[in-house]
Amino acid sequence: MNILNARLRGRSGLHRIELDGARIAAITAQQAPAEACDGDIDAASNLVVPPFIEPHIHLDATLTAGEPAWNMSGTLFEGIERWGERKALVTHEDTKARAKKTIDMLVEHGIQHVRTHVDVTDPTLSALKSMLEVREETRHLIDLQIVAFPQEGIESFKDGRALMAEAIAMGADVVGGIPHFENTRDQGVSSIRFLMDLAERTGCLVDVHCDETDDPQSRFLEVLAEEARVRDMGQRVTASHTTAMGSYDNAYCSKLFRLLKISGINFVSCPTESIHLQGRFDTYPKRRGLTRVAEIDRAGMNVCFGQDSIVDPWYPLGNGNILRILEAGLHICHMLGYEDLQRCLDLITDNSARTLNLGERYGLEAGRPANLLILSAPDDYEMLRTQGHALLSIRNGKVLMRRTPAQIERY
Ligand code: 17E
Ligand code: FE2
Repeated sequence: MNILNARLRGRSGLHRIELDGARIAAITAQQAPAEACDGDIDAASNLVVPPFIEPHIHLDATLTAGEPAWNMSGTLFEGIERWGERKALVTHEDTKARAKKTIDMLVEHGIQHVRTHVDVTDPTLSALKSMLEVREETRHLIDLQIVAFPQEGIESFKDGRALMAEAIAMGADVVGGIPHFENTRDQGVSSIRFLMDLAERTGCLVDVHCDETDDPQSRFLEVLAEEARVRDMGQRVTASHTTAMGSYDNAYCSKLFRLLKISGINFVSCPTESIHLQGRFDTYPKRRGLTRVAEIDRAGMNVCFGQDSIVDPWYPLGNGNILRILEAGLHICHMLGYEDLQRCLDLITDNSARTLNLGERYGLEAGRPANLLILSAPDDYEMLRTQGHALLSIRNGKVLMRRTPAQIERY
């Protein structure tokens, strides 16, 4: 199969992408627009990109908002409380059905790589068992990374350390954490040492919910970055949320950035989630409650955007469309400048691939998997401005999803 008349990011002109089964065979520049023959797909001068990535979501909690009660305050902490009530009701099939329904939504928006946090503060590890099955049963749709996520703490939850170790032994891919939720500062610090030891010992990646609060005293990011630096694990480590960084004073943050840079860790921001959950203890002026996305990017560090929630105790909206998150995030983070607009899709493609350590499993290059999207616009800026969509999603050389744009009739 060939894809003709494709525009590619960072290259001028039109291109032909030759697929050989599940691999990309070759990418060649076209001298002129080409006619599609039998079996070819015409990209019609639209952008072709590797699949969108969802680097941070909680698939075990999606589609549970209001069950049994709604989050009335809109705070992270009430969300955790409401989830605790819903968690008591989960069954194996309930978790699997909701996760699969959500994965379908992600697939419909061109996502083929997903990192999900799964709550392991449950003595039965029920959600984890469900998600390990979902990971296998949805391989034809997505590549799924499972984070062992201690929602109620590692040190503050009964047998928290043992549950984390067991989750990794059962097959979770990534070690998680939540230091700002631990009962004391000391526990937050020791939880990070524990989870970094666990990851180093097992060869797992790390993704920590870190400083998801407006409290400027929440400073676990420096601990995580230093642990990553001394162990030389930075590329394998991600700090999610880091919203307290939006409240740090500049003097501290400028010192912090030096450490973050040499540590080489990755960052995920979930802008719709954070604009909703943070700032809740302010009147006016009211903080945005996001990490310093533009500044992290400008400093040459790796940052990407995630959805975090779809209709759960923390956030009542969401439909799987990561482009909606990109648009919101660029607004909230003051990233609608010319340079940002030219390369904004980095935040949901290449940067996310680096966070997930996808390496040569991702990207439009000969020899790599034949996973790609045809978009509805010719470049990043137009995709954003027109609120474009992924029109076609190809995985392992086969069409996975085709979207027909809305037809408008004018009289
Ligand atoms: N759990 C948490 O600690 N933070 C979040 N943003 C979500 C779940 C969605
Ligand atoms: Fe999260």
